[in-house]
Amino acid sequence: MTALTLDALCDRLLAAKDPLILTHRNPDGDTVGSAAALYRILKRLGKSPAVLPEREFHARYAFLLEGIPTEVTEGEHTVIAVDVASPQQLGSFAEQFTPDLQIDHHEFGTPFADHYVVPSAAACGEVVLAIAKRLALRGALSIDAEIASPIYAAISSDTGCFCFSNVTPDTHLCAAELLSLGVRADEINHLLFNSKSREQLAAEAYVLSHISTAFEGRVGSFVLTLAERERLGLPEEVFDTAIDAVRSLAGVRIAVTVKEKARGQHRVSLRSTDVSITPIATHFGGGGHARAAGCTVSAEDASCALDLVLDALKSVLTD
Ligand SMILES: [Mn+2]
Repeated sequence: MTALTLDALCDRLLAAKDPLILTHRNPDGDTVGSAAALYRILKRLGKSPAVLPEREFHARYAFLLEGIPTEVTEGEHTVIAVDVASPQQLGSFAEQFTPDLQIDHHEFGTPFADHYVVPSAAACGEVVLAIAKRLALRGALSIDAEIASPIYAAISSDTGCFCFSNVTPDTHLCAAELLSLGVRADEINHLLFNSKSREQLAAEAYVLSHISTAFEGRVGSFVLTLAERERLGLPEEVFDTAIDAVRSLAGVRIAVTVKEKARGQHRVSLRSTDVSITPIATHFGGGGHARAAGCTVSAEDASCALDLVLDALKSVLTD
């Protein structure tokens, strides 16, 4: 497993055979947008790529994969993982594939293939833009709105529409460049953030009325058991935005959501406005970024899982 330079990665992409592009589990807009953009890039290079979204793929991101093959194709595959930091994040793909290349932006992770990782990038989309630009510089392709649009979606998605603390001057420069290529930012952002199903709105209404706080309101939390979700009759994916609802409560510096996945297993998402919550996620075997991280916690029930997380949070809540 080697750390690749941008040119070495481009060489590998130019030599790739029937590329299969893998997303991380519970795919978000960054992994799907980056995968879609890489598909378009590889297609321009004369390849026959396919994107394999992990099985927990959500309908919200389906527009990014319109017209893109999502089945394993025949042939000798070069397997490329995008926005995946560690083998665990490959989810159901981990046993099925051995990735050849890993393109990512996570600061903390376990490399599992020859990799090109840019931790300063707010989104994997920024990394894919750098790849596209280098290939363009080398005369291998020209970047147009078809390539630029999923890259923009990836960046906008991972930055909460350019609202999160991971946004840098470079992020805006990337966005400006993409817009100048004809990206319809208004349409993409509407689909990503402002167009919601009735089920989505019902879930958000439920979350808003079930936020708890701890540590004098500095930590906000939301807990969802499987039984409660069944009672509500709502699919899992519509609770993806729960963490955003929790962090919208004034005074909350750390937002936590705990969702029961299976008996004794709870998926925990963490967001922070200032302190790094990476140590908490890694403590429970997870990962992510300083201000957005996640892990799976084993505990008897969801409220016990929350208690374990709150206990661990004591160490990062300094004042
Ligand atoms: Mn990402």
